[in-house]
Amino acid sequence: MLTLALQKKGRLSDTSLRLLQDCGIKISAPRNGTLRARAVNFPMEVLFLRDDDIPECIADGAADCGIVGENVIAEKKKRLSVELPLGFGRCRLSIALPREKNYEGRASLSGLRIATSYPVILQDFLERHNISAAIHEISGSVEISPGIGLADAIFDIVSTGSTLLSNGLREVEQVMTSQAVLAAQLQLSADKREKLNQLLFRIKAVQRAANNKYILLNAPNTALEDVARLLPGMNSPSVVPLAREGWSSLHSVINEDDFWENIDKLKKLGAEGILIIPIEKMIL
Ligand code: PRT
Ligand code: ZN
Repeated sequence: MLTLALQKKGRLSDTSLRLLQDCGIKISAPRNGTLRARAVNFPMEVLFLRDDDIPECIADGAADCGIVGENVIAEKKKRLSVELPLGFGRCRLSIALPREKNYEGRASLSGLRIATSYPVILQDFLERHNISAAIHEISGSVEISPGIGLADAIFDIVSTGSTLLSNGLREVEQVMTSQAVLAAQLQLSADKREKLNQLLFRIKAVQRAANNKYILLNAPNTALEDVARLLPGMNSPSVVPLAREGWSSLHSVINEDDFWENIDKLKKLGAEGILIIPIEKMIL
């Protein structure tokens, strides 16, 4: 049985549970006081924790793996194996100053008091760049500290930037980027490693499906070769002749990243009746 640690309540909770659900694994959302839940359809138990406790819990063996932000892993300085980036919970950790304060590069940080909930990552950054500044550790509402005279600058998570903006702050140094990852203990037993690999296999199929769409289109036979070159699909596209003389229907897979660009090219090649259909799972 695999033990997976998830954030109990917070920004990563719902997306983590939804990801597992998309993998065909059902877990009842934690009710007040619930710490553990048994998964349905997969040999797995879930531990619901504060995100800050997840790295240690994995490192000391209370959980085998977990979903947590890279920022938390870096801050807790635990040696874990990062198995797979999950593409959600994206943010950056940045230093910000009051808008009106002058900034001429990292030297301007010397002598400042910087408030943060991430002292380890900040300390590391300051040491790497030979900056001597005072770290003021606080646990929440870091963004208000310059306004109330508690600090000269902050080091905090930024996502849209609107929190900085509404507190009169300006991002001056991006120290790291982060996203949620599936992290595991460095030494797993063969049995647990096999279960974890099964879980990773399912997550990758879901991720691939989310990044691709099924595409059906009609094209004149004369354009088929060029159309097929744009849509290599998982292997090569399926081509079915149409009742309409000289035309075929082509079925393939198209990547989300270059979707619109390729649709334009397909239309220029004479493709018609283009249908795009979401894919639920994609196994290579
Ligand atoms: O209770 P627990 O300790 O489990 O939760 P928490 O309050 O420590 O963490 P939570 O749920 O807020 O965030 C969990 C993880 O989500 C973080 O560790 C990051 O990896 C990731 N994440 C992604 C974020 C954000 N985006 C984010 N915007 N975490 C926090 N924020 C906060 C940030 O602290 C700041 O106050 O949102 C504000 C900035 O947002 P913008 O959009 O205004 O820039
Ligand atoms: Zn936390």
